[in-house]
Formats: sequence, C-alpha cells, structure tokens
Amino acid sequence: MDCLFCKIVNKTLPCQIVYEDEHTLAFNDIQPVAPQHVLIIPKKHIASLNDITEEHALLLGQTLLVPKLLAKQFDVAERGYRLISNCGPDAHQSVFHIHFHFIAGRQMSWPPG
Ligand code: DGP
Repeated sequence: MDCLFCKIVNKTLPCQIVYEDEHTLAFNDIQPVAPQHVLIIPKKHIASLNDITEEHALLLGQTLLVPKLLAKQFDVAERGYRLISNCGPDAHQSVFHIHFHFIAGRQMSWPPG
C-alpha cells in the first residue's frame, strides 16, 4: 500500500521515534509548528476519522493513552498541550493514515486558523 505512514511503521522511511509499542507509533512531525510536535498513529492503516468502526475502538483507545505519556516525557502535563486529528480537505488532512498531532511547548490561540 502506498501510504507514507505505513512506510514509517514498516521502517522503510526514517523518522525520529519518541514512543513505540505493539500497536502505536509516535514520531516527530517533519514540519513542526511548536517546540514539541509529535504525530501519534495506530500502526494499523485507517485512513481517517471517517473510516473508524466499532472494531477499532480498543485500538484507538490504546492510541489515546499515548498523549499523557508524551506530556509526562516532555514535562508539559501541567502547562498543557493540544491533540488534533485533521479529517478531510476543509481541515487540511494531507496524509491519509489516521494521526493525532500532539502539540506543546508554546502558548496557543483559539479558535485555530
Ligand atoms: P495532516 O495535514 O493533519 O494530514 O498532517 C500530516 C503531517 O505529517 C504534517 O504535519 C507533516 C507530516 N509529515 C508529512 N510527511 C512526513 C514525513 O515523511 N515524516 C514525518 N515525520 N512527518 C511527515
């Protein structure tokens, strides 16, 4: 399958891994928008939030355990961080392997642009 993040999972494309377990990978975004910008992905290919089914519930639950581990690792749990999953063209999704942006290390504004 010609998926950029599947290549990262399969280690045929290099990345800077910050967390890995059996089901999940977290690695530095190549275009960081904050001092800490990590992409958290399930290793299994799911294209986007639109493609989630009941059978992915446990897997994505495991994926969502990772942000608080990163927050501890980067010592930002107290000051805060943001988790984003862009879905579709209006939200500027550019890679169609579901991912969560973990962004931290600077004051952010709301609403996002
Ligand atoms: P999104 O626009 O939400 O689909 O975010 C995709 C992110 O993926 C974007 O912030 C840049 C990042 N990205 C794209 N290609 C690569 C790559 O080859 N390596 C890494 N580490 N990140 C990538």
